[in-house]
Amino acid sequence: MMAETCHAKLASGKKCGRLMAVLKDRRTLLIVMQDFPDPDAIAAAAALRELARSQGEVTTTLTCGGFVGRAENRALLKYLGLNIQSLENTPPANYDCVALVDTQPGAGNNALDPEIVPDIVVDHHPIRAQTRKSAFFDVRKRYGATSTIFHEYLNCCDLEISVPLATALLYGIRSDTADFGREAIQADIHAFLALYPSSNKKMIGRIAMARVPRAYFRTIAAALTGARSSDNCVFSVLGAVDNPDIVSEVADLLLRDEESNWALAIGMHRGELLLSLRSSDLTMDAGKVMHHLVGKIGTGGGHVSIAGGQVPLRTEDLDTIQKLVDGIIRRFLAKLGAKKANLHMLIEKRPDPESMTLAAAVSPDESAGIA
Ligand SMILES: [Mn+2]
Repeated sequence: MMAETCHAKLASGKKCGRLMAVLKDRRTLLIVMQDFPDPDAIAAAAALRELARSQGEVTTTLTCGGFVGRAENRALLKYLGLNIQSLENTPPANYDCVALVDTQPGAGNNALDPEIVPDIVVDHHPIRAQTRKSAFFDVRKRYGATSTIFHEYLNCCDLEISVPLATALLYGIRSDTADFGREAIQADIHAFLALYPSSNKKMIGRIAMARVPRAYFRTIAAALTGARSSDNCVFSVLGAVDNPDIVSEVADLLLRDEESNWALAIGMHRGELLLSLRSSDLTMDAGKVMHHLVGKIGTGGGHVSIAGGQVPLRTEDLDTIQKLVDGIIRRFLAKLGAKKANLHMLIEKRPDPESMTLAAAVSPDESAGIA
């Protein structure tokens, strides 16, 4: 384990030197994140901004094709005092340096024109051929978070990490690895432990428990009542969503079903189907399953236990969209050996909401466990 840490430090040292060379003497830096940035992307962007600042007078703009929807992520942005611009209003041609963090050119989850070769790409998803064209790229598939890579850079440059930045990087690692419950390597744990003393614990609690609008509960309730299951699979089709982050949130929640190893959530947003896949079955790679689900009709990928995808909709006809969704569900069940004949609702529908008294809501075998 020590050897792994030392090796990572050496690798990061070399990489960091080259990154600094690319950042040197730039005046304007555009950092592009996924369309709906998660904490790992936000922390990585904040760290890259610090690294760029250490190289001279540079104005940094953080941008994405969508917006930050999830309450936790908005709370993190507020705490960091970061402003995220829309990519539409920040044409890359206006900047002398363009960077992609936590995503790659043509990955499908960012709005950077695939024809544009960014100067910098730092990510932890499987490398894409296009990425190799960039002047600087550092893609480490085994890492649980891009935040870990940036923590190593900051260390190599001997830059002091502010409390908000330490908090953001720590939160980025926590959320991408689901508190080390999914893929994480020693480097992630090492970064987490190093960041912990200088992070703001109270703020982490506040960010994680950020307050949500009422619509959030409506969506979660609908997602759960509509969820279906067969054998080791559970899935829910959310329909149109205002906030795309809810799709991955529902997938995370469904994976907690003790009878399922695979959870899929599908939502519709701005002319796209958004897919989120979670797995606790390490024998099959979720990224590869996602590839299979979207096939040639969309893009997608990810890691062993977490993957995302998007399918552009060329129609607004609901019947056609329904057929597309049915096809995805069919492929999902077939790929994982779940039988269509075994499909059932995740939650039995209660016939009468008036019967939701304590006695009626708790079935006899459940009540045994209530103290
Ligand atoms: Mn990430």
